[in-house]
Amino acid sequence: MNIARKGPGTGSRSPRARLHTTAPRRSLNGTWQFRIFPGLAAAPDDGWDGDDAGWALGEEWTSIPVPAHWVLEGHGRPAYTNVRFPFPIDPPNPPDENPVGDYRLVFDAAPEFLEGAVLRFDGVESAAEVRLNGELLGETRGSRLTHEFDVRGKLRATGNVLAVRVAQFSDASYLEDQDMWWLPGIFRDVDLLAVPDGGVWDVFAVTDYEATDGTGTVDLSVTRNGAAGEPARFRIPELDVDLEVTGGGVIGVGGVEPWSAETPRLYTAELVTPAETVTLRLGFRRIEVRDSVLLVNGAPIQLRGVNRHEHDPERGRVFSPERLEQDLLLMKQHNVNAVRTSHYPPHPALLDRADELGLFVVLECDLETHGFEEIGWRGNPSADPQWRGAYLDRMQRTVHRDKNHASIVMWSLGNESGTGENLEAMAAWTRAFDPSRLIHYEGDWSSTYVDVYSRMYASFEETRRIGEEVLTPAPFGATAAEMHRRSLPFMQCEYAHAMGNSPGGLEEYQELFDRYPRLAGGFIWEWIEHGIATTGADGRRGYLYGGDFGEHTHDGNFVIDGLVSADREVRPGLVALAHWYSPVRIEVTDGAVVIQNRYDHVDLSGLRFVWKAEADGRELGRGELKVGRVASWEKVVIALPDELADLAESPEIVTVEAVLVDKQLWAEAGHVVGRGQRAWLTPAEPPLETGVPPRSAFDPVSLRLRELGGLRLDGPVTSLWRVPTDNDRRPGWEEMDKPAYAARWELLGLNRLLTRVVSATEQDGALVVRTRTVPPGRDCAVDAEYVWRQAGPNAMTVEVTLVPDGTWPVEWPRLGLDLVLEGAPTGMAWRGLGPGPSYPDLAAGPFWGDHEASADELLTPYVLPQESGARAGVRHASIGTEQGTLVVTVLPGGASGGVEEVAVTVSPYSRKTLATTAHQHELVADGRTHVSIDLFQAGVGTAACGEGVLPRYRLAARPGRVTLLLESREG
Ligand code: IPT
Repeated sequence: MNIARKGPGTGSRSPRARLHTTAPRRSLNGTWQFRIFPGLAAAPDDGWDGDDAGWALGEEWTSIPVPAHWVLEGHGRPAYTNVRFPFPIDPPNPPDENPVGDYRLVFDAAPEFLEGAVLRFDGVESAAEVRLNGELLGETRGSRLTHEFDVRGKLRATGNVLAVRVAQFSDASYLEDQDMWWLPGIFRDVDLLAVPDGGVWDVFAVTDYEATDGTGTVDLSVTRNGAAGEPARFRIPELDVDLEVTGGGVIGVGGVEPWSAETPRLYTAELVTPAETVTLRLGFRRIEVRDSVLLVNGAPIQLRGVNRHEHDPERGRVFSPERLEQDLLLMKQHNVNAVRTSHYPPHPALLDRADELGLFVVLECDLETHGFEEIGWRGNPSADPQWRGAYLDRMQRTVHRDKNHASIVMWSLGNESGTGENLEAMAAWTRAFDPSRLIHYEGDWSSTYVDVYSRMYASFEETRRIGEEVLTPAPFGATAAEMHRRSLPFMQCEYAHAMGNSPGGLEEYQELFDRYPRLAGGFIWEWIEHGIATTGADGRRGYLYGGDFGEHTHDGNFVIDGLVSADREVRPGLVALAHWYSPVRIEVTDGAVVIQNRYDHVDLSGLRFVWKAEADGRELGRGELKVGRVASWEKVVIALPDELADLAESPEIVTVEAVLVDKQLWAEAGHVVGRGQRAWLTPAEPPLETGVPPRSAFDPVSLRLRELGGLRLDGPVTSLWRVPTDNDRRPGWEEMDKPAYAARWELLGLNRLLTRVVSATEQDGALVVRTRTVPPGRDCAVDAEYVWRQAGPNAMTVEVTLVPDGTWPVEWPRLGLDLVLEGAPTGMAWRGLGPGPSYPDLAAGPFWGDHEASADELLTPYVLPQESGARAGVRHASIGTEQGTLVVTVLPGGASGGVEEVAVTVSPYSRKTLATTAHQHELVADGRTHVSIDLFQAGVGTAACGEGVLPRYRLAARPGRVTLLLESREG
């Protein structure tokens, strides 16, 4: 086995389409014999791969499931790196420490396979040598690509010996440096497929749709097996197409309903031969670029996309139909309309489902040479002619397998592979073979051989400039390459990095995509967190990341950056995304509702618009708005209905929801696709009777409240720090020269603030406590004044004024008050934004109302513990603990200019615990309830990969005032 050469695999048949056919198929998935060696030199040539089905297996043999990654089946360990290769850059040589697995299966073959068959491998990482009955069939390269070996004349009825030697690393590893776990093994299906004479070897059905007259065509190419004999029949029963085809040709099918992500209309077609019948699901659509705008079926489209890797917390990249279904339904339910299959072809089932459900797909080749960036791209295979064959082979396998899917709108050459002529050659081949789709590659910003200008994590400002530059004529003297790029639409193949408490800035990006026709939207990085499941000491389910398996070179938790957890729990970022990606924008104004249709291809007749009026937590009425026909991207203004004006009580909240009229494949009727709201919340009534509270309720030294109506607590105290989020831990791309905020806060001592009591006096019927809060060794301060009044046996009001003093060298994450209650939290009920958390730049999705959450729901279980869970816009909150309930009400700020809403965070863990624990499942609660009441919060940004918090969401030192009514209640 030669795993150090710059070429493609050997011995396989040329790639072809995945066909749904009546020809027999036999899955060879199951339990195989297995043994493993630490390197190729240690793997013996002892006859294991010969012709003898009865060969005596030595004791090193065990068994393994196929498909699986051996490192997740107890043999070795997974390893994670992002950009860096975990081995020396010495192409095409893999390292000597290179686990090699021998797989062996003895199987019988039914008669239908003996005349002609192929053996198909859908995924082996990273290189395999395949032998059948002692005969070498060939080698595979391209871990996520299909390889088919001809076994005609090589099979026998019983006792076939299939022997596959797999090397974890090979020359191919230099081309497969995606940001993900290194997971070796036969991890996708192995099948034996009958290839009957006269049957169908390959079909390419290129569909087209002419929007001006609503007609479609199919350009068909058919390749038959062996001597074709009788011509095949091609039928599309619904369109009355029934004709004889030999090689193929263009077939006009007359009027058709077009396919798009919003209208995933498919027509079933059949290709019938005496030997087998192949079924195709055809969608008629046209993808084109006109004047730097991306069009589908003649209409501009906006890609509301996500990047999807394949991942299962137990099985890695092994396909699971349940996970796929979960993913695609969740995407559709959250208004996602596009998927980039980062950074390799997915299991083919994804494409069938994307066709049916309606998702635009950017299908990416299995290619990434990112590690060469670390050495200035020296020796990058993309620019080395000796690798050309390997590159072309990868692209051809990618395109052929999935070429018949309506959902695929772009072929992507790969990811982060620098520049070079091999990429250009891939593009040239693809363009010649399939001019019906666009070609995408981000890594070469000159964009000379692609059809879309694509970038990742382009800043707001740059995105704006790219949108704007084509609105004016090209500068004098622009080169041909520049002119070409100006003619292209722009997309962000990755943006808004969803790592931890993130992504901030969705609204701002969306606003740009809406404003400039050239901007065709983009794909969030990324869909799934690649956590590997584990069980904590106390039986809690948890997830592991890079470094947790003892890797010498790793990139920590950078592999945990998804909109959904590895178990597909929805993260708050996805809730916000659903709002910004919604196909309908609803704005409730004082007398009207403004509705914008943001579908690219359909009107709003698929939606009902339901209004609801509430006051003081009670529903006052509900009804339906009459919205006439609203064409794509049109806006209408609809007067509020009379019933609403006639309500006995004036509403505090009016909500309008757009819900599905009919059940769809991906959601029930009534599913909410968009929501708009207006709130006119009435301020709480301040208590009438007040007096000086007894000193005994307060700690004698700190003057913090220790007791309220029997409830034991400690606080409030001025607080500025938050547990660093993943974004806080890295500098934003616009300030790479500075340390990350987390480091700056820690250097300053924001996490170690000390508070001194300046004075405590009785004044005007109140206890007035003045404090000064300062980081150790510094002199910048926040001076606080707490004016305490007793407001009943179990109630006090406190008017808090916070004023910064001196020079604060860094912006704050928050300005607020911390208090700790005895007893673990049991949950919270509040009036404000909810039910989920929100931060200033990660909002919307949460809406005004009366909400409730259990203690568990109050924090987001990010794999790396970090700040989470703030409920914003809070007017009133009942914070439950095992000991009793603390009710917090924000009293009107009045002339003093105080805030009228706060953000409340409730946690069973102190910030110190959260900041010093590496995994969610290792957190140990201290039996108390940690509460933060924030006057202001900074945004979260997306600095983990991209721009930091926008200036308007940063929190420079500033004063703040709030008046709170604190009450204790039993239970
Ligand atoms: C970009 C990669 O394309 C993607 O695979 C992932 O690593 C992402 O970053 C970060 O999570 S590359 C980066 C250098 C912008």
